[in-house]
Amino acid sequence: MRRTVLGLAAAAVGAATFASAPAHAQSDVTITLIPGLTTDDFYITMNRGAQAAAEALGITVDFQGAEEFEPVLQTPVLDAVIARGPDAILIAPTDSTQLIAPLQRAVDAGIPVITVDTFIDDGMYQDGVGDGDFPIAYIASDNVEGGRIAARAMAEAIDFSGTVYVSNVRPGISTTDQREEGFIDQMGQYEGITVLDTQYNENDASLAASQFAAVLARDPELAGVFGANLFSALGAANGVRNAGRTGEVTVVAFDAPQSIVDSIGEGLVDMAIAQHPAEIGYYGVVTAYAHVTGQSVPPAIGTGFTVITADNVDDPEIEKFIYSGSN
Ligand code: T6T
Repeated sequence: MRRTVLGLAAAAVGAATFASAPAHAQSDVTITLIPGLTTDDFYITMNRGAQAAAEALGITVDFQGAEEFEPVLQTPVLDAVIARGPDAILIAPTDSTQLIAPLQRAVDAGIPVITVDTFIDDGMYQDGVGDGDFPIAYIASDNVEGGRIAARAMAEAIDFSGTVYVSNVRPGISTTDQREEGFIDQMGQYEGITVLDTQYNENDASLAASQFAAVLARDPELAGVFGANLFSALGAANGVRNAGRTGEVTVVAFDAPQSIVDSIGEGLVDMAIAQHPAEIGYYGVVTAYAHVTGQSVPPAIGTGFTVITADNVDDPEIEKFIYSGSN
């Protein structure tokens, strides 16, 4: 196991040196990927991408996490990983402030940290600003833009008029906060649309479904709901189905597990915004490997989206963007 921590000046000098040196594979590198939770098709798919990169590089990547998206459950997993001392940690921090101190412990132990999917602090790393500036890189979707894509699709589907709300997890998660921010900001452009208060479901699809029933009871003309992550979207869609309002209330889903994609065929969900979790995992591992073996790396890498609607759901090209729960 070799750990290389380069200062900025050293990295700059190193870049020139490495450019002319032949590439040498280094196979004794171990990286741990800590997801937001282990039982989520999004992170299972991310791990598949991470394993593909590990195989290509001939290194080892292990997947260690908690069963729920909770900082109090993720922190002990992280501490146990730090104690084992991998060459690098890839992590989706479950809270943008509560994970700063635990991740500082990794850096203090000499283990470089890269965040995937979610970020800590302001998400701009290595710019000299903030307590959580130390991760080497952030690899993720553009979540503000994802929220805007959802709002534009919803606005069009409801003919730019009516009442909608966001079903979300809880404040403090960078990804879902940014999706909500992008959605609400974009909806501000449409005078005829009112966005009600966000309903927070703690990543519990059943709670999201009962919240839908309660919102509908208060506002029977409800036009749409944006499910800001996989569990929020599943719950919102189930709520619409249970209320017998399929096709009448527009559902826009962030994330694309098989069940959501099937709901598009059924006419229950209008659009799924598929992130590319395998791409996040793949480039996360490649970035960690590059850093550990002495290359300089970009502080941020943006990954793509694929928007799935009734128009393309049967296209064979879409298949690879559907999240899969099997490894
Ligand atoms: O939407 C993803 C992920 O991007 C987010 O940070 C947390 O929720 C998911 O894992 C979906 O459940």
